[in-house]
Amino acid sequence: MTAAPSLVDGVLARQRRAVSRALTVVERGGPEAEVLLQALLPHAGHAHVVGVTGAPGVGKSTLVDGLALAARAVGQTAGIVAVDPSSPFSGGAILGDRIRMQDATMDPGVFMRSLASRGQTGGLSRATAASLTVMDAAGFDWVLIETVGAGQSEIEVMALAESVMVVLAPGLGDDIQAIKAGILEIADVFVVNKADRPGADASVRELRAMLRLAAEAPPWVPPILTTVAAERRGLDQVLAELNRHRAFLDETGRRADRRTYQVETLVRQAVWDAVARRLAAARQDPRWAEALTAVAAGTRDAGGLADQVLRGAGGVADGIH
Ligand SMILES: Nc1nc2c(ncn2[C@@H]2O[C@H](COP(=O)(O)OP(=O)(O)OP(=O)(O)O)[C@@H](O)[C@H]2O)c(=O)[nH]1
Ligand SMILES: [Mg+2]
Repeated sequence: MTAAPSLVDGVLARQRRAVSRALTVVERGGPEAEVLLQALLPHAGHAHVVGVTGAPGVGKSTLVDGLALAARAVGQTAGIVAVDPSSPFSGGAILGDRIRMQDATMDPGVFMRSLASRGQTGGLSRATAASLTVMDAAGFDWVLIETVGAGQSEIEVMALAESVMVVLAPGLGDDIQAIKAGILEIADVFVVNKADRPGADASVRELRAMLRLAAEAPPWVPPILTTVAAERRGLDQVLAELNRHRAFLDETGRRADRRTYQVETLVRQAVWDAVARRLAAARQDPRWAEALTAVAAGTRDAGGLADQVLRGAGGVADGIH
């Protein structure tokens, strides 16, 4: 099977409908997704993939929108993947509204996609890796991934990004303590948003103290920036620090490592998908129950049956190999 050439060409030409359709295909997974990704992968690897995470309501969506617009202002393009937004696109205070308002005449340099975590059983990071591959192949200069919270799946999703930005806001109680250690460890850039609110300086001081306590002089010291995303203040500095981080990744060879990890995520999931398909096919075999009975009775070896399922061909009847 080969991917529909028109779909691949459409993505490469960054046609909105093709990108949208390709995202639907790869999110669904399965053989069609695999061939499409295979066709797109050689064209990916140029985008700067940025993960944006932080507690609910700190202003991640507003910030991501603002960064996309700041990128547009310097002639760059941005694709946005919002992973399981608690409030679907409500957040996008700037861009979200704009997109809703000007659907038809939308800026082709920005593309936004929401990725629900439900239905992505064990595959949220695959779906994210696949989505960012499509956007990367489509030639967006930036791919911004927004996730809420600090659970294991968010940490996995963030591992797909080249630069991880952790967003905080003053006045959210023990915000800093509330950030799980795992997220702090993967942060490349800290942003204290809502700097128009009291307490922003204290948050910066607290963060700085915490970073000082952490590891001995790491090769990259995460900068702490302040923004007022709602007024689009401080966003150029954020882009500048992200660019500086990318240069650091390039210089130290770490960018290649991150890309290998992205690709590994896709391959790993393709393996699980293939296994799941073969198991499903075996269970459809009329002799499946019989085969299980034989295993239970000890006349057949469970591992042998499993091997037969994995090989995929020949059904599950004993003696067929
Ligand atoms: N005062 C102030 N409010 C802001 C700022 N940035 C965002 N907000 C507001 O904070 C609220 C939450 O913003 P969002 O961008 O939706 O935050 P979020 O982190 O994406 O929220 P979730 O996706 O629901 O976790 C909105 O009402 C924004 O308008 C800011 O810099 N200052
Ligand atoms: Mg949001």
